[in-house]
Parts: sequence; C-alpha cells; structure tokens
Amino acid sequence: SEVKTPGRTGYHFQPPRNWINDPNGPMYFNGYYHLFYQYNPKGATWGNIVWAHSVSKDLVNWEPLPHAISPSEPFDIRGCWSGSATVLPGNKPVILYTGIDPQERQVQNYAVPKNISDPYLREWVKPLEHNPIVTPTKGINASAFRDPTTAWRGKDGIWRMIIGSKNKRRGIAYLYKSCDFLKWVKHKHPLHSRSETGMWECPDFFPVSTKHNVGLETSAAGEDIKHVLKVSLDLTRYEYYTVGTYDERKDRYVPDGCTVDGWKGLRYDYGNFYASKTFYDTDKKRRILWGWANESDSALNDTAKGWAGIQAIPREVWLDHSGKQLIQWPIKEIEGLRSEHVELVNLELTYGSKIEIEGITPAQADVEITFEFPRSSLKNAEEFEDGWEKLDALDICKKKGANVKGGVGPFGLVTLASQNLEELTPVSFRIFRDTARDKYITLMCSDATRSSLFQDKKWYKPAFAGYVDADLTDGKLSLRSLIDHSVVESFGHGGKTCITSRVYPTLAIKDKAHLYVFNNGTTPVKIEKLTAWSMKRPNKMN
Ligand code: DQQ
Repeated sequence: SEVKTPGRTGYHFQPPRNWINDPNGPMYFNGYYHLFYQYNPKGATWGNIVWAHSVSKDLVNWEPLPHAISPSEPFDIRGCWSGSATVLPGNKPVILYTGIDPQERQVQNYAVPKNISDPYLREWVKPLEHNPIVTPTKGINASAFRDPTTAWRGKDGIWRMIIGSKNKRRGIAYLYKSCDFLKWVKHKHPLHSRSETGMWECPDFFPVSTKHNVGLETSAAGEDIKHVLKVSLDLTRYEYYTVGTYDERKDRYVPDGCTVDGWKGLRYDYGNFYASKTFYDTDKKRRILWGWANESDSALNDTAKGWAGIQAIPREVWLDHSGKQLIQWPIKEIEGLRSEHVELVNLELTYGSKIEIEGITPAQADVEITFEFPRSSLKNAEEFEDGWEKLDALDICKKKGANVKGGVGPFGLVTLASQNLEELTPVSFRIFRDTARDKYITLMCSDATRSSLFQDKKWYKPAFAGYVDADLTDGKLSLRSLIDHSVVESFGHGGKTCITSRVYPTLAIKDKAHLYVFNNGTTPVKIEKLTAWSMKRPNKMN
C-alpha cells in the first residue's frame, strides 16, 4: 500500500514507497511513454539499485510494471545504474546502461525487449554473448565511467554515444562508435572535456533547431541546427549546459563563445533538479526533459516516511530565439489536471501589498501570473552594486530576500504559507539597474529558508536563485509555479529561468496552506493577469 505522509505529492511522479533517483531511458514507443528510474526496492535511502519501470499514454497517468533491469549477471551484479534508450531503425528499442561488476568497475551493458509485441515492453533481456559492450580500458577511471546517452547516427551510418567520466578534476564525455550497436570502439578523443569540473554524471547531447520551437530527433543534422551538451556535476549537484556546434566529421563539440562550460555556465534549474535526461517524442514532435528532485530533509526522516525522491514535471525544451539559452515549459498535458480556478486582472500592487489567492487548493496548484510595470518605473530600480558581478545570483538573493524592501520588486508569490506566515516559500523577482553597464538585471529567487518550523541540522532549507535574461522593454515579467505539497517548481519569464525547491512545512499543509501574491518594492506593479488552478490527482499514479 502507498505510504501517506504530508509531503507526498499529488501530481508529481512517485512510486508508492522507497527511494528513487535518476530518470532513465525515457522514450515513446508504439503509443506509450516509458519511464524507467533508479529505484531501491528495499528502502528509502540509496542502494540496491534497479531500473523500475512505468508506462503512460499521456505523461500524467502512470502504470507501474515489474522492474525492467535488476542485478543478475557479473556485469551488473552490484547495481544497474543510469542509462538511456535508443529506438533503432525498424522500431527496435535498445537500452544502454551502466552495470557495476564484482570488482566495482563501471561497465556499459545493453538490454532489449524480450517480446517486442508486448505493448508495455515488460520484460528486458541482457544478451550474454555481447555484454558488457564497453569496459573501462587502460587510462579510464573505472569508478567514474558511467551513464551512456541515447545514441545518434551520423551521415556515415555510424552510431555514436557518450559516457560521462573524469580524469582527476577534468570532466570528460568519452565518445564511442559502433556500426552494429554491439561492438563499440572508443574514439581517439572525447566529444568534449573540461578541466576543473569534476565528474560528468548523466551527460545528455541533443540537437535543437535554431528556426523553430519543435524538437529534433537525436540524429538530426544539417542546416539550422545547434547542439546542447548537458552534464550533471557531482561537485555542485547542479546541471549545466552549453549550446554549441557539433562537427560530425571531426566528432567534436565546441560550445558557443557566449555560453561557458562548468559551474559558471547555464543551468537547467537553479534549484533541486539533477541527473536529468531528454528524449525526442516522435508522436508530438517535441523534446522532453525529465529530472529528479531529491529530498532535502534527512535520511532519517526519509526512512521514517518510507519514501524519498520525485521526478519533476516533464518539461518541453527548445532553443530560445536568441540562440543563447534553452526555454523549458511544463508539458501541455499537465494542464489537463487543472480544475477550479480563480483569476485576478488589472490589479495594482502597491508597496507592501499581500493579496491572498482564495478559492483553490494552495497546496496542490498551478499558478500563472504576468506582472506589468511602466518602463519609466525602472528608474526606481536599486543599483546593482560594484563588485556584485563577481557574486553568484544566490549571494544577492541572500542579501536581498523577499522580505527586504526594494525599488522595483521584490514581487511574486508566497507559496505554502501558514496562517500566520510562520512558514512560507516566496518565489520572487527583483530588478536592479547596472548603471556602469547601462542595463537592467532581473533576479529570480525561490527561498525555502523559512519553509518549515521543523529544526534539524540535517535538513537542508536553501534559497536558490538565478538571473533571468528578460527584455524589460515591454515592462512585463511572468511567473508560473507548480505547487505540490513538498515541491515548488517555478518557471520565470516563460521558462527562461527555472527553480525547483523541496520544502516540508509542518503547519502549511493540505487545506492549511495559503497562497499570496505580493509586492515589497516601493514601485507599484500591476498584475496584468493571474490565474490559479487547483490541480487534481491523476487517476493513476503508479
Ligand atoms: N546516479 C546513478 C549513476 C549516476 C548518478 C546511480 C547520478 O549512474 O551517475 O544511482 O545521480
């Protein structure tokens, strides 16, 4: 039976109990979306890792299936770690994954459906004659060699995939090539690498269109295409990506000058979102991103509650028209869970306003707002101080939280708030003027530091922050937050900057949670439109 504790989500993907981490091998195949994920069948902390498996017709309702891949052979007896699916021509899915062998080496294996005519692809086999297909040969760090990607095929007909690794502190994406998907040969140089970034977990490499918002099949090549390389850095536990050019002939990826590798680069999400992976949805011609949102309470508490980890709501991803970053937006299907709603239009928020959004379920909601301010009001923005450009967005957010009076902003939402505001998680924008560089800077914060009255040294109640590349000439900024009991997933300005926070209120739970829209800046801002919906539970969630 499903465990029931206050933090369990209403519409995020989670199994009835136990630990989950990385999404694995997502794919669309014969009418079903498949999601596999790292799972501990025996408890609520990491360990005993298998590939759990669920299928869905709509990415909202999920049906659990037997575990797809579990330790059984020398090449995966100590764990079946992350990997990806590739649908080969002729509609044949193949999974590549990392196995831990008896010497604790990380090797790469493949698995195929036992019965391709089973619509759910319930059973997977690991052919013994070829596995493992890749082993850590001389020069490769055998304890840092994992997470094979979806493969792509070049114009030369050769398959390619990358595997995350490191050599001392250099992060590496090793490139492997194959003609038959069975015999894989390491290319003479990596696809890409970067000093001082540490282990590259869960790399993802995919093409994006520079012309349209549609997704591209992973092997797409040619005109009007750029590539994205994402890595999950275990040193910071954040995910970073670059947009760049992939030269198929040289088999090298070169990030564009305007994006940088490593921990100063762009992030998918400035909060709790890790080990993500995209896949191309051949049905709806879009690229979808799945990411894991880990707990931030203690392991002891996870054991007590009997579960840990959720998958974030799948996001559609595409290249922004600037070409400089990705845009992420919750998949359309999630809107099918919207039920009763309230709407505010044309409402001025003067300094100190805090308006409660009533008539929906604040603990399980979807909120969209567009804020408006006359362009002339930007003159009231606080100065972005000298030296701040060397700081991280988070440092500024810590100095200038949602409760610190500003010029233009902070304004935004107060989510999961208790009656007397002892607990609250504000998500807000604040605009600065950078006189020296003659520009405005938009900061977005999701601040969980006051999210729970519960005191425990092991609980992590972080603030998260990122800058938003917003063109303020139209005097507008938008925010969407998906609130679901212990998670607040926010999308700034149409998905330019995303922040996911995990929170554990003790008072602001279920019908005791409140939602507000606020302005703590001296400049009045207008709510052009705010719509908030109660979110239903899916009919089936594992
Ligand atoms: N989780 C998996 C690894 C991966 C890590 C093990 C990232 O394959 O590198 O559960 O969260």
